[in-house]
Amino acid sequence: MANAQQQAPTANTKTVEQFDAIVIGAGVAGLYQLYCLRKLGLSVRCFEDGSGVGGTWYWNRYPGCRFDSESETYGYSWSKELLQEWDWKEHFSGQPENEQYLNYVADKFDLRKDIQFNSRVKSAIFDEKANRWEIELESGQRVRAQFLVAAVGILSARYMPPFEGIDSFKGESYHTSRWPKEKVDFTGKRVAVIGTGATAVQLIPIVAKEAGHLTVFQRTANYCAPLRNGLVSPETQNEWKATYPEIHKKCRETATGFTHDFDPRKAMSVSKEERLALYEELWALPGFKKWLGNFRDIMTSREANEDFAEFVRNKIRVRVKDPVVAEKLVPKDHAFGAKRIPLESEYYEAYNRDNVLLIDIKETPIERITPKGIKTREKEYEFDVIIYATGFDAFTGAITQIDIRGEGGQSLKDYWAEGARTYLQMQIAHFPNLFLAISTAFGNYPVCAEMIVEWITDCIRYIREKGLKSITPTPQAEEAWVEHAAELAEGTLFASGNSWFVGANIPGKKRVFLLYANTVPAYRKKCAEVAAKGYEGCVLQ
Ligand code: NA7
Repeated sequence: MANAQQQAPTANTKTVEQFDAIVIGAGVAGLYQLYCLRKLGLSVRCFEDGSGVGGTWYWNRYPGCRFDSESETYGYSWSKELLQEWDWKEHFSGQPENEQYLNYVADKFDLRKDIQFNSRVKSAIFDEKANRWEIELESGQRVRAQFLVAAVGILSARYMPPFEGIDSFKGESYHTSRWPKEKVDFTGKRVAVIGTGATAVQLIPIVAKEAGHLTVFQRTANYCAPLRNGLVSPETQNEWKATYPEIHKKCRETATGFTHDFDPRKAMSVSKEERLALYEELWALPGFKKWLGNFRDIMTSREANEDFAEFVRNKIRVRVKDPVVAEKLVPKDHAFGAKRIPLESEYYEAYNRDNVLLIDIKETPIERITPKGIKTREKEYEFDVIIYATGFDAFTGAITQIDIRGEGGQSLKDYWAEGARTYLQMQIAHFPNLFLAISTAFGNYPVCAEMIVEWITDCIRYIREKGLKSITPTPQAEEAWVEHAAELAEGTLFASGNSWFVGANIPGKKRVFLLYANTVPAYRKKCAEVAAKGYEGCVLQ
């Protein structure tokens, strides 16, 4: 078996290894992309920064890390054998099992032989004369390929706020998305968590139980909803295995790629009692149903949204014993769902513990990190451990960390200076044969990622079968898509909060809605139509 890790870095173009396609990233999308392109008969090399497969599930090892999709909808749908072989332990599976699953997939389909680990891509330059991408790794190794697929993940470039004095801290510090493989022991320690997004909400209840004392620094309170996780019984497991085709069909038909779908009624079209009855019913159910199975206008009507938001606020109030702390945890500055809804297990109860303190940093901002801990405007807090649960530079972050240059040496970072621009969320004008296998669809990630990877695979097949060299969207088609996507987002409340959805969590990042605010079936249809019309909106040569 060729082991690329053992190959010496190549020094000049004469010895540069040639492939049909390069895939960057061996996460959920990258692994499937590698599988599909290899199945087409292409020579493919996948470069992965980590030492193993998994992407999100490789890097995010913090305690409590899990997905918020129902497990039976998260596994790949494209292998009947795999579906029958894999048993999910929990209804919402945790990081260790998710990493094991993706390792199982890599082994089962012999994907590792084409993956080069510990390989961070530094640049990708398009050679117009040869119609090939030249990729250079941090190590200096270079390879060339006709097609370049960036499967680098939507939430993979970590965001570390530039706090003054950050390096002066003498204790242990961790970013949740770069968690060590060894267990971090919090026993008896004074721990700080900065951030209260979906990550922190998973982490806090676990650290609270272990640590001597935990201080949470919150900037924005979130609408957290109960996850209601549980173990999967053998009967349920068998039922899933018997009905996977139906489960996947449902996921392809619903608006967001889950098995649940919006209630067809508008919130204000029914009585207050009926609304409350639905809210209580949804609240008692697991997963995202409270959000994505709610009245259909929950994310388009301010009135409908506020009605449910107030229901959630009251749910928070009754769980937190100290009314002053409760009010700090109650979100009042954004619509429900305008920031990603964290799903929680005993999150609010953590604040009822004697060893947990909540600091509202809108009241008393963090001034700096000190050798001993964190100094707010009010006082200095001393810690043994600081955990940064401060999120990601979403979508554009991981792509623009690579120096990507298209036609005429155009830099993608410069091209996106005023915000991300794509065609179909997957291609970019002036960057031929570059595909983004990063789902920005608003929905269940693997369901949407499979759809995107399959579209990219079909497109590459088409180009090869037609004997073409390249495909590039026209600037006009791209502009029309950007306008269409912005218009869709404007019609919803998704884009109204200061979240990573719009890049508002990164100081200086241009505010652009990074997701595609259409239903997943409508998105699939649009992409299929483009393909059916011979890749309308693209220059093929
Ligand atoms: P998020 O959702 O972006 O949350 C990051 C948290 O960190 C959030 O509470 C932020 O407050 C906080 N933050 C960010 N910068 C700062 C600074 N400078 N000071 C204080 N607090 C700060 O990231 P997560 O990792 O929790 O979740 C990301 C996604 O992963 C999630 O949506 C899931 O899809 C999986 P803010 O709210 O911006 O005021």
